[in-house]
Amino acid sequence: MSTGLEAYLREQGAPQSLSELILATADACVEIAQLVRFGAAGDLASASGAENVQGEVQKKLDILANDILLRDCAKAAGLKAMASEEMDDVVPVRDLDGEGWLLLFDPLDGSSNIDVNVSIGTIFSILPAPRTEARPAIEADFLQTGRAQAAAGYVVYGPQTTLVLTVTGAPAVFTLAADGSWTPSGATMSIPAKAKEFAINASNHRHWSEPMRAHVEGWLAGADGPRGRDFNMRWIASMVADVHRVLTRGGVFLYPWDKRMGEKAGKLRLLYEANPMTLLVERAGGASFDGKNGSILDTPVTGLHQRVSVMLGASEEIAILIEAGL
Ligand code: P6P
Repeated sequence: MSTGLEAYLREQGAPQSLSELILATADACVEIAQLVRFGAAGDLASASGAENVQGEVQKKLDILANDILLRDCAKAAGLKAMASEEMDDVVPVRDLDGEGWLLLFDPLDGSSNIDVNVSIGTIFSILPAPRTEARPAIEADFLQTGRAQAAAGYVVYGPQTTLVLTVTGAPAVFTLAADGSWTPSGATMSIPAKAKEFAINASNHRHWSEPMRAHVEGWLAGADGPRGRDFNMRWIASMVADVHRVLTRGGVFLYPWDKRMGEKAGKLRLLYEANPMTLLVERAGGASFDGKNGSILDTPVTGLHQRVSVMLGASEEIAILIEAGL
């Protein structure tokens, strides 16, 4: 049941098949929200004993959330295929030759926070399926830049369960009501150009590039340092929660490349973490930087589980980071 969300999608002029997929994804997240809220009582917060393609230990909730999205979203008639952080390969759903969609998701981002009761979330991205003869989707169909996204969003499972979504315009915000419907929150997401708050895992300081170390030290020096003003710091270690804060009250979120990563461009995944979050941030007036090319939405895509250096949020701060040649 998604009442306010349906009205939003109509206002956005979304194609019926795209609206149906978004509604299916949002409704799957209602079920995941229940599991997150009450699952720990049933031991779902514990490790499953398995590892995903990233080599990360999968919690039982990771696997259950993934299965719920696979089951519920497959019902959307326009869905051609899905891809998930939790699965090595793409999952063909139906062989469409006309309009169709590809859904990518991180079913439960930040799941290492489940057992310490910290907000986690589901991130999703929707790409147009290439128009081809009716055939099963392949990985190459998914290798599109972030600019190609037809829609992107996340659900943060926190004190409130909140859906943040963009189809064409600025992010729209919905709160899960007791009756299971997504109710427009009325909030407007607009990121101020100047950052007062930064989010980064400061324990990685010694691994960063020299320019990144210098930039963060400028924040820490505050009014006594080169920036001439104080900054605040937050690090929840749950991307959905940290980026939701940036969208809600401004600032920047960084997970930059560091020496431990070697040839890998970063820690976070491009297609189903960085691209959807960046589309939301840039449509809220923010900016992004992938440490090399400019906007993360223009980062060339070479693989389904490709990683990327992530800097996103307040446009003036991102411009300084780009200028610093990070
Ligand atoms: P660290 C969660 O595992 C995640 O993928 C993001 O949600 C989060 O921003 C980051 O990793 C946290 O990483 O190194 O601080 O534990």
